[in-house]
Amino acid sequence: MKKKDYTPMWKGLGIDIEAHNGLLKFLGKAYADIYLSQENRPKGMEYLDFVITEIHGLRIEELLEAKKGGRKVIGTFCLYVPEEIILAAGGVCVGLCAGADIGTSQAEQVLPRNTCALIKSFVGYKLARLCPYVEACDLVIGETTCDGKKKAYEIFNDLKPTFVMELPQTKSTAARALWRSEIDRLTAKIEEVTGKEITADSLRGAVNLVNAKRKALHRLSALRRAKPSPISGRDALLVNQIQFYDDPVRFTEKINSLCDELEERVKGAIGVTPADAPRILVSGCPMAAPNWKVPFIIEKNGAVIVAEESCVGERGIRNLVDEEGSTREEILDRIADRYIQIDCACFTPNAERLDHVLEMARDYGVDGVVHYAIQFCTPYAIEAHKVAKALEGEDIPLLKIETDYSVEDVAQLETRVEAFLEMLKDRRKQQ
Ligand code: BJ8
Repeated sequence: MKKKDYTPMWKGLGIDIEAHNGLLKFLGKAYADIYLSQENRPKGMEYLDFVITEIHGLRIEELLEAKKGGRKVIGTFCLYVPEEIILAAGGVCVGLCAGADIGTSQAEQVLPRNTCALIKSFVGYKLARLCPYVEACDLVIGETTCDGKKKAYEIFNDLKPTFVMELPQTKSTAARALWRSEIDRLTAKIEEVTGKEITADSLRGAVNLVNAKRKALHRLSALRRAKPSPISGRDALLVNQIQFYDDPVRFTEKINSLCDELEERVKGAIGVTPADAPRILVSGCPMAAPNWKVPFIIEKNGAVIVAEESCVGERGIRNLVDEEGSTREEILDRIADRYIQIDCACFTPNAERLDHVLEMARDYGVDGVVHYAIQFCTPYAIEAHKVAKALEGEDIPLLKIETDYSVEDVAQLETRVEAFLEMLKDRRKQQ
């Protein structure tokens, strides 16, 4: 079937067509090398392949249709922004965190070079006019997490209207009260932008919908505990990345069907690697699409990633919103409670994250942990020390990686990963 030409739509959004064509070509090649080259993939991944091929096409068309129908498109960069509040006002929520070395030279004209790649990427995408999602947004929501992000939002606001939520950095009673008031401020802003009142009923519907999405992702995580794992870490990461873009109802349905298939695989002990492949937990910074570099290196060398302690992974889906609230205030209370439990390294102290890393290492039966920090990400790079100490206490091997989105260090990373995996295999033999 001939692929639809979306050029007029992209032009309408102000996209730089020539540079964008180059980007799509590059992504298509990377996807083929990293994803389509895998053997014995679950059939259900075909849907995800389709989403990726249409990520700047059909999904953008859907967003523009929604806008024509009077809905607003709201972009977010962080897990702390409650999707439920956007959905309750009939909005469409899209994740804008970016994972490619794109527009870096433009970004470095307004940001210091030693800014983390994730921040440079989202600013770069906007300055280079390469992201139809940002262009389709009516409003972007930022948050005061790390210093880099909160200062970058001041610049981003000049390019796109950006509303910044104040996120406390501790979990004290006073911090919880501040956070609860920020939830109210966001609710009022979303009502203003969408022109829709957020009611107890609309909130309840949104809570159920997002909880259903998270439950489907919980199913996927649980299936990865099997030995051998029925799905590769790359594919599971892709599922977690696409949850931020896709229509939540359709996505939930597709992921549940994928899980049905994976259940059969688990029953038949069908895996994507031999049963004795080293099992890896990746912990640290989020890997926004199309940041697939480190997982590819790990799995290409014979290991399988069985879990991610990451925002694009278990940190992002761990908790559900309590569905018991009946009034609007009660439901907003429960939303505030759910979101402030997230254990981002921007919080201090952040002991919960250490507990979660250890719990996941045990639950998923991992042989080792790869700690992934994006270069210049101070919160995660510093917290890596505590993670290392906690793992050492349990005799779980750790490899610390700090990298950006470029391909310059691939050979060096491969050497380190290979040596780490060899060490894990030797340990197994000795056990
Ligand atoms: S909840 S991890 S999505 S803030 S990598 S920009 S922290 S310097 S992405 Fe994050 Fe929300 Fe936390 Fe998750 Fe800063 Fe670090 Fe860059 Fe980061």
